[in-house]
Amino acid sequence: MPIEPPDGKEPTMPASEENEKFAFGLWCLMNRGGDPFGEPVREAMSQVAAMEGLARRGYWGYEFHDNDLWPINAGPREIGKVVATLAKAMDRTGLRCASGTTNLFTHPVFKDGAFTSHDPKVRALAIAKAMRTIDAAAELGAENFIFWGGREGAEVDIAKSPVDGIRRYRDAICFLVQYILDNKYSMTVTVEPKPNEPRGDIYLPTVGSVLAFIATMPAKIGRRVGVNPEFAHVKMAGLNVVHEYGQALEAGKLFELHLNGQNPLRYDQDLSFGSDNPKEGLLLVHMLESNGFDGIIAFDAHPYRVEDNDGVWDFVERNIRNYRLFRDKARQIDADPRIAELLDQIGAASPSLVGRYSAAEAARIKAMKFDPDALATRRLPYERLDQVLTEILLGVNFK
Ligand code: GCO
Ligand code: MN
Repeated sequence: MPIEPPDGKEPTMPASEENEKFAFGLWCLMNRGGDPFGEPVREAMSQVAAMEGLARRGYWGYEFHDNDLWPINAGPREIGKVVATLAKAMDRTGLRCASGTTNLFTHPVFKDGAFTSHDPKVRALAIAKAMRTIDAAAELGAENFIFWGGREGAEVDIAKSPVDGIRRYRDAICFLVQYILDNKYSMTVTVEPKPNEPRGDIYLPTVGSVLAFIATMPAKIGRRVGVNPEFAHVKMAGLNVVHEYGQALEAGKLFELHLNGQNPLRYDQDLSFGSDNPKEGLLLVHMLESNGFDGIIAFDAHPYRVEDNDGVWDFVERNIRNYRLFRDKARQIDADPRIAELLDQIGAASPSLVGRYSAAEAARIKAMKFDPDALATRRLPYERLDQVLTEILLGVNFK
């Protein structure tokens, strides 16, 4: 049931916009609330019910793991049947396939890694499994394919050198991207960083590591590969979400992103987007919107374990709702004359004094006269700026 505003009149939900591409992982809705300490608490939900519910709530797309849809030992006929069922549901609902991904972490065969396992047979199996999922994703029109290496890592580093691990990881991704190119599939590929869980330490823990990893691929392949940052994963590492997503965006590698919520330095909580630290959520949305991000915005969160199957829909609604609310607030920030004046005072958009490098330009800069003491006296009213932002967020009219 939609959350009604208190007086039942004023719409509190900012409207949808034409180019927005909100998606949800089917696994997020279908998960029944089991955790390492407790059994499932909710009834099973079918993929089609999840898709219909998402479409009704204004979502543009869905994401899937192969094994959210078919078991690990499914043959081509079984996979074909599921793909046909999904395609029908997509036709009926208008929901699109945002991205697909291969589950390379649940089955015991992947207990010591998939692409980075010591066992060449396990590595080959992982590649074969990924190719089958890529084919299905292409048939469903997926715009992106995600690689999240949950088991690609180690607890005992003497057992496996990260030098071998990373090399095998790159060999696998390059092989699979080449497969995508050869088959003329149009999907992009993203690697999703995470510092730990389920492995003690996972390879490629941050946005920076994925960007550096991509830079070591042959150019033709690397061009197809981007990064898929996740809010919770950044917070688990105790890092700054705005900086992490920002670096990916600046590098032209933010092809899609996962949003959720997380208290720092804890186990992977996968809370709803906006449920933890609204200021951080707002600043992230402000950064994405003001840089014209128009890729897939997918939520990879889980309902609180106390919720029943109706509560799953409250959960689904609040994620898209919070993004739109933050987008609205982000625009209020940009339209606010106090913010504009303070940013001006700070000199946030001052043009550079240093031109393109040449020997002459280097000499000119070297010869410039500076007065560091005078430059250091510039007033930077960050306290006031941050307070105005806080009060816009809280909906207070600051005088
Ligand atoms: C996690 C990850 C996964 C991935 C998913 C799609 O559980 O920490 O976020 O949910 O995003 O496997 O690649
Ligand atoms: Mn994710």
